[in-house]
Amino acid sequence: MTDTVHKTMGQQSGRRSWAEPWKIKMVEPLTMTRREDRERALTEAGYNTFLLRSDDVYIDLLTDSGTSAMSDRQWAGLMLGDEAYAGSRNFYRLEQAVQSWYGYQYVVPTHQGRGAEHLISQTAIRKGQYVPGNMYFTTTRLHQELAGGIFVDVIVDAAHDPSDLSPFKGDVDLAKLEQLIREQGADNIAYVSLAATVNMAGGQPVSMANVKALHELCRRHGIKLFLDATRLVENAFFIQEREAGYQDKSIAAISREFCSYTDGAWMSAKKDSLVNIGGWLALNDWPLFEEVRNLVVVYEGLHTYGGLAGRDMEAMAIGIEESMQDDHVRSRIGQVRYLAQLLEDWGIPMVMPVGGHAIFLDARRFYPQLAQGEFPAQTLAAELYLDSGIRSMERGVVSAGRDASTGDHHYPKLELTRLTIPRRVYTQAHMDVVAESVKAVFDARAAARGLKMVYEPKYLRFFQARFEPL
Ligand code: P70
Repeated sequence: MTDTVHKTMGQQSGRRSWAEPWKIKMVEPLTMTRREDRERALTEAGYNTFLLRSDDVYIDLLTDSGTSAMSDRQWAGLMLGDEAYAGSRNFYRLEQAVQSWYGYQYVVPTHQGRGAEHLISQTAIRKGQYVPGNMYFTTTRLHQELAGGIFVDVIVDAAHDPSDLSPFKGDVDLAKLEQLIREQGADNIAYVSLAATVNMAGGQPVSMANVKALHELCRRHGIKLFLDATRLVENAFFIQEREAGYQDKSIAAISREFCSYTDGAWMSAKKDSLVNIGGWLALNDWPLFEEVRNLVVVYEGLHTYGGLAGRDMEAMAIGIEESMQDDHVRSRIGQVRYLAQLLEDWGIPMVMPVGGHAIFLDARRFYPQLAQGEFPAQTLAAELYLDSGIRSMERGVVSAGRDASTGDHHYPKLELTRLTIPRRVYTQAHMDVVAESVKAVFDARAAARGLKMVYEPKYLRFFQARFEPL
C-alpha cells in the first residue's frame, strides 16, 4: 500500500476537506451483483440501461431526477398533506414558495417537468413558429415540435466542444438569435427557450450577463423569454463562483435575479427541489396564464393540484427552500467535482469544465474505433454496467433521435455517457468505486465493438430502444 491510501483527499491536494451539511438517519440496502448476473440482466434489457430493473443495479447514476434523498423536514411535510380536491393548503404553500424564491406571479403545479413543457408549448406556440433555445433537451424539444414549433439551436459554439474550457458554455449566441429574428421576423418566433444549466451540453451554466442581454434583445423585439428552471440553483452556484460581482451574493439572490430577466418558467422539481415527483409552470402574464390554467385541467388535474397529491406539493415547497441554501449547493456540486477530480487525474476523457449535476464521459474519445452509428455512448454505458453494476445514461446519437422532416438520425457533435449524481444519496466511498470502474473500462477500451439498434420506438427512442452487440 502506498502512502496516499492513508491520506484524506484534502491532504493529498493540500487543502482542508469539506463535508456535507447533513448526516444520515435512514439507510437503504443496495444490491451487490455478480458479473454473470449483470450479463444476463443487460441482455434481457436489450443493452439499454433504461430497461434494467433497479434491483440489478449497484450504484444508480442513471439520473438525478426524482432520485434525491428528502430531508426529515420534507418527510414530516408529507404528513401535513391536505388531500382536498380543490384549494389544498399545500398548493398555497407551494405557490408562495415559487413566488418568493423564483419571483413569478402565477403558478400551476404539474406532475413533473414535461407536464409543464406540454402546457407552455400548447399555449405559447403557433404552428410553424420557431423556438430558439440554448441546445435542445429531449422532452422540451419534442413538446415544442408536437405543438407545431420548429426548434433552432442558438447556443454558443463552445457548448458543442467537450474540451473548450469557457466558463459559461450555456450562453445563448446573441448573433445567432438576431440572425434568426432578421430572417424569420419576430412574429414568427414563439419565444426563446432558455435552460439554466444546459443538461445536454454537460450541465453548463448561463451567465447573468447573457440572460440580461438576452432579456434586452427579446424586449426590443417583443419576444417572450421563458426559462427551464430545472437546475437553476446549480447555475446560480457557477455565477457566484465565476462572474464578477456575484461572489458575495447568495444562491437565492442570484437565482431570483436570474428569473427577473425572464417572463416565466417551467420546472421539473425532481432535480433542484429535492422531491421524488412534481413540477410547475409559472408566468407573469395573466392572459397567457389564464389559458394555461384552463388547459391544466384537461391534462394534469385541477389548477390547485396539477396531478400531485397535497403531500407532494408540501414536500416540494420545503424542498425549494432547502435547495436554495448555499451550503447545500456547494456540497452537491462539491461531490460531482470530487468524482471529476479522480477521473481527471487518470486522464479519462470527459466534458470540461465539469457541470453541476453529472460527469459526461466523452465516448468519442473513449472509443475512436467506433463510428457514431455504432453507438459509442450506449456501448460505454453497457460496459460500465457490466464492469461494476453502475448504471449511467446515453446522451449521444440515440438520445438525439431523428430529424422530424428527413427521418435521418440527428448526429450530435457530443457523444456522451452521463454519470448523474443524485443529491444527498451516495457517499464519497461510492464515488471512489465509480471512478475505479470508469478507469477499468477505459483501460479495456480497445476491445469495445459497438452495438446495433434492433428496436426503435417512435418517440424519445432512447427510453425503450433495444440493441445487440456487433
Ligand atoms: C434527466 C431528466 C428532465 C428534464 C430536464 C430539463 C433540463 C426538463 C426535463 C423534463 C429526466 C429525463 C428526461 C428525458 C430523458 C432522460 C431523462 N431530465 N428539462 O435525467 O422533466 O423528467 O420531470 O418531465 O433535465 O436529465 P421531467
